Amino acid sequence: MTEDPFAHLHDEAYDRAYATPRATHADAVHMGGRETISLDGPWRVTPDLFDEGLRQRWFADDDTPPAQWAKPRDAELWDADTLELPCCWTLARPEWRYFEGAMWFARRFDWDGRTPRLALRLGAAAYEARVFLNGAFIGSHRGASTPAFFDITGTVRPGGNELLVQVDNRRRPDRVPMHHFDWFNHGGLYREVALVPLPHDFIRTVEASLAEGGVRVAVAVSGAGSGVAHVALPGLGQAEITVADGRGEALIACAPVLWSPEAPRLHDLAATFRTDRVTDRVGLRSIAVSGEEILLNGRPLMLRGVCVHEEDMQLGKVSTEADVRRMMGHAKALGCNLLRLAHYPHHERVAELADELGLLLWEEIPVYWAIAFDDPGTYADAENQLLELIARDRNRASVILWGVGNENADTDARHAFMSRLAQAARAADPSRLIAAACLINRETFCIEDRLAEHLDVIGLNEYFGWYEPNMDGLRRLLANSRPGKPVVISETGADAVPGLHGGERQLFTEECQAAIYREQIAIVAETAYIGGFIPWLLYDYRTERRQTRYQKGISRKGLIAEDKQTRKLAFDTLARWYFELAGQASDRRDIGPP
Ligand code: GCB
Repeated sequence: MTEDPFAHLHDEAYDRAYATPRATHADAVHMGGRETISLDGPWRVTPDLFDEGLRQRWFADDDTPPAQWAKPRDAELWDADTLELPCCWTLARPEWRYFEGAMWFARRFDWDGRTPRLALRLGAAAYEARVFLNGAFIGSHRGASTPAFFDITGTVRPGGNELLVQVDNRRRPDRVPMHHFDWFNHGGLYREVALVPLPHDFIRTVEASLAEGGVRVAVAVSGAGSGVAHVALPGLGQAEITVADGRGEALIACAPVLWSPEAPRLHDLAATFRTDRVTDRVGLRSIAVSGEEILLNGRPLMLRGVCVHEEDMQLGKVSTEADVRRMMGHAKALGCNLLRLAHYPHHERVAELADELGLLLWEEIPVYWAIAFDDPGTYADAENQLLELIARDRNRASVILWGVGNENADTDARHAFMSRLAQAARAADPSRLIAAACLINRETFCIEDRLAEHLDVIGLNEYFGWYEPNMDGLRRLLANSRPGKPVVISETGADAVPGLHGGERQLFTEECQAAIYREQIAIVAETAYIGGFIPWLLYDYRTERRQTRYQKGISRKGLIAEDKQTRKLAFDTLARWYFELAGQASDRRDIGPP
């Protein structure tokens, strides 16, 4: 029997073979102090709207020159045009701006066999990635904003290797987020790609957190390894940790200088296990809730925040150190002590710099609007994104809140999904607070959400003055509600076109935006149970849902324009209040170190 050369045209189960193994949080490797081999720079790229690459198995093609082909082909992955990674293809070429499909990235690398194991780390692939090495399928990964680790030890060969990554950014109802969201759907390998040489036995995670009597240190190693790990915090002490079944922990008795936004003190950490050695820089602090107050290092804390998207007119979702530093400079100029990194995990450098520069963070996963709450696959994806984020950032003192959802309608399926997610966050990391942007009961006009019992902090997204023009609504809502937990205004705001001036009730003017901020502040400042104000948002940003003459694809709710320079009037309105609050630091709003 001869093989049917057209069979692939009729095979709609073509992608089944490329789902598993799937990289998850369990594959994460602690990165601090490790040598890595960068695979950034030029990669060959081929767009593939119809998934021909999987249907026709492009990844199995060799690189015979076209003049010697025995059969025609539909792609030349190894001779395609190049893009410099990290990159969003959506900004690389005008004709790819709205491309939603698969893109094949191809790159060769040499391996000198210097270590017994080798992992591949994709900093972020939006949304699903499938990795092929030397013609063999290695594994897939889901989630646009968390790192993926693949063990390629068994497939990599000494000398030259051919690596292909197929990245699929289609919006789909079962993804997290699903197909409807209020930001731009970039596609790309938009964070660093690297090889991570590893010894045979290696440290997967090392944690340090403030505990009764000192610092709790914990390690997890590859496999079910056992033996002794050593963790040192120079100046504070060290511990020998007995590792059994891959894990172990110990207490280093000490009284560390605590981390706070005003005095962001970091301590060096080094951990060893057999021949493996990793490092980190960790801040030590406590975060807790007491009644309706949030306590940092035991003292009441008012969150003076602002939301921010990971988006740039030139770079899209690619983060540079300069861009992150500028963003933090603006947050400090506004008088902020917190950033809400909306609505998905941002680059890990953001939390590292927040640790260094003294900013608190609310980090979250994109359980946004109408997720497929009754789909177990969607839950697994959401939980994995959450656990990958926790694995990546759990040593960052700046991160005080894990956000598990944003504005999700109150159904039983949503309740089951999100309470399970909140419990998963708490089980993985009992040292931080759990939050979500919750609901308003429109009948009783109260802040009321069944999910709140699983949260430490209730987020309230409200747009009184804007989508709900009557500001009295906010007064009524806050007066009616008895939350019994801290509530933070996790979003509020209004659009303003930079440079458009007019009356305070003329929508889209800077005056209107500033007036709405003024009224919001006056009301919120009088409400004792409000533990924070985190308006929407620092910069104008790209989103296709907004198409009036004022927007043309850009949300204008920024306090600063999309050029990341031009401040609107409301910037000063908010800054005045935040600096006043910080000035009251000696009484109930104290946020200083103990
Ligand atoms: C919201 C969403 C945020 C939107 C914002 C807006 O409530 O959480 O992602 O972009 O409103 O601009 O309406």
